[in-house]
Amino acid sequence: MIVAEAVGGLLAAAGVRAAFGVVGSGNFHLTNALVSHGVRFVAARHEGGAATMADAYARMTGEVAVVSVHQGPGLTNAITGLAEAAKSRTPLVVLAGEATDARSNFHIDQDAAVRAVGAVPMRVSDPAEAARHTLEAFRVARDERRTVVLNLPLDVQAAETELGGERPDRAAAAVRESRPGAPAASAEQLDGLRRLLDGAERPVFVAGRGARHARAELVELAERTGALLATSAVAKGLFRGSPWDLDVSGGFATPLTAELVRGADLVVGWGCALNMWTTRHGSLIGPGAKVAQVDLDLAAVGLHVPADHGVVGDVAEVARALTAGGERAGYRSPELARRIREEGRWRAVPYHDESGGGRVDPRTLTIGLDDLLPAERIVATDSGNFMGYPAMFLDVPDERGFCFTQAFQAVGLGLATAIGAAVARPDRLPVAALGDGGAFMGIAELETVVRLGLPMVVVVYDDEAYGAEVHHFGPHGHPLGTVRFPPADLAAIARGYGFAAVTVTGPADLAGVAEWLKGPRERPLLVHAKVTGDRPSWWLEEAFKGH
Ligand SMILES: Cc1ncc(C[n+]2csc(CCOP(=O)(O)OP(=O)(O)O)c2C)c(N)n1
Ligand SMILES: [Mg+2]
Repeated sequence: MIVAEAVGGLLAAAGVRAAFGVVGSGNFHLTNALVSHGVRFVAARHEGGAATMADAYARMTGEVAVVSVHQGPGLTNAITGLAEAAKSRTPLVVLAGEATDARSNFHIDQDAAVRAVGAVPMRVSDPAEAARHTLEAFRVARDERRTVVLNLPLDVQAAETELGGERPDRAAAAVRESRPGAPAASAEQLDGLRRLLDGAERPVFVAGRGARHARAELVELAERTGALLATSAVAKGLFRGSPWDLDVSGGFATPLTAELVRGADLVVGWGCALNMWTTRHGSLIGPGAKVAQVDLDLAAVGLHVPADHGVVGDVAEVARALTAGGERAGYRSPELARRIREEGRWRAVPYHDESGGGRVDPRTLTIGLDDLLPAERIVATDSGNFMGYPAMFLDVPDERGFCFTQAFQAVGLGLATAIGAAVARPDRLPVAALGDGGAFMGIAELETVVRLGLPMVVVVYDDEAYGAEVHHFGPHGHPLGTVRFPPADLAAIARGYGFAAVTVTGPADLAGVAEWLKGPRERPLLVHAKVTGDRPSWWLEEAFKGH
């Protein structure tokens, strides 16, 4: 057996179930080895798509996902998606062929390239050590939540090894079974948080990515302490069904949620960075409010907003440790429950529908889709001016219903995100919400959607422009010819890929979506929505503050 085959087998034995990639000579045997050991391989049409599909899959399943790329350009094509994954601490193992001879066309300094975007370079440098190197890469990805690029020099991959036997399989199984627990929080840190909670009149919990496994514990602690429940965007949906659910805190927050978070006298971030988005550059933290954070990583405490207290530990365990104690009404009252029920969702906020002249108001479009699409859905959004509409108006069933790959704020990841999420959750209707710019940037993966037979709804908010730039620079009188585009028939383009398609120029055209939903959904649907483009999103202004 050659090393390439052994590496694939080891990763399968360690528990990998899905891999995404583009196959070239440098990762051919590696990828086939994964497949022959039962790993599902999804062939993307661009490595950027493959990286983002794997990222989304890992986020929606909690598993380590694998990316498989050719040496050199295969890896550089994946880099934007890897930057997103690394910033989001998504556990990925990227198998990258490597041309170590500097005279090769495919040679680059792969370590430097991936280190530059926050991924961790590792290497199978010796056939005799292939099992140890491979399993270490898997362990670092999983246990340290890192995006690991496992470089596989071509000569090492081709070398014969004895690794096919029982011993390496046992080693892989041992890694699979050995998940180290989180560090236990200190009694002193727990007491500090207990005192803050027991002294708070209006506590609000904001749960982030690190709290997505801890709904029950947080709901129970919030019950005892009278806290209201919000999330960051990446954990949207976590508290669905609770009468105290404020949905997302930050740029996408409803006016009521912004008011209530700002009115809190204690904000506790649970596995949540409390970054500029979640706190609107700190402005959602009221004057005099105390801030506490619970995080696996001490460095996260106080990083974005000053924190009065930090607890290092697992969110579920910390919440459980604090659940016993006196009951407090805290922020909760029947009056507030009524307001949350009546004003707690964006669709309850009145607006003037600006549809007309062959274009649909994106708010009306999204509310219409929210009414039509089944509740069991998984929503992914791209970046751009349009982005808030799906994030704000499309409801999701739980924290595995929204996949938000926006840590790098790269345009063009939305479609691949939806594909990875769809592979992770075949029980849910996948919905990709894209701008026209992001749709064209990631368009190659429309073919992947069709080939995989995914029953996906792709919604393109087409304003024939890079709306983000139009709205940012337009008011200052700058020329906009570089960021505006002529009309393009995205419905026809999608049909060419094998999609069903409807063009929406007003609310009545949504009948076409209803029709598709009633049918067998054999082909995916692209909704080409010609949206009104005169309205800048104020969440975009928030974004530009962060540049
Ligand atoms: C990869 C990448 N290139 C460029 C940008 C800068 N940028 C931010 S938003 C945007 C426009 C996106 O256009 P579209 O997808 O049509 O969304 P819209 O803003 O029009 O709603 C661009 C080019 C970026 N964030 N990422
Ligand atoms: Mg646009």
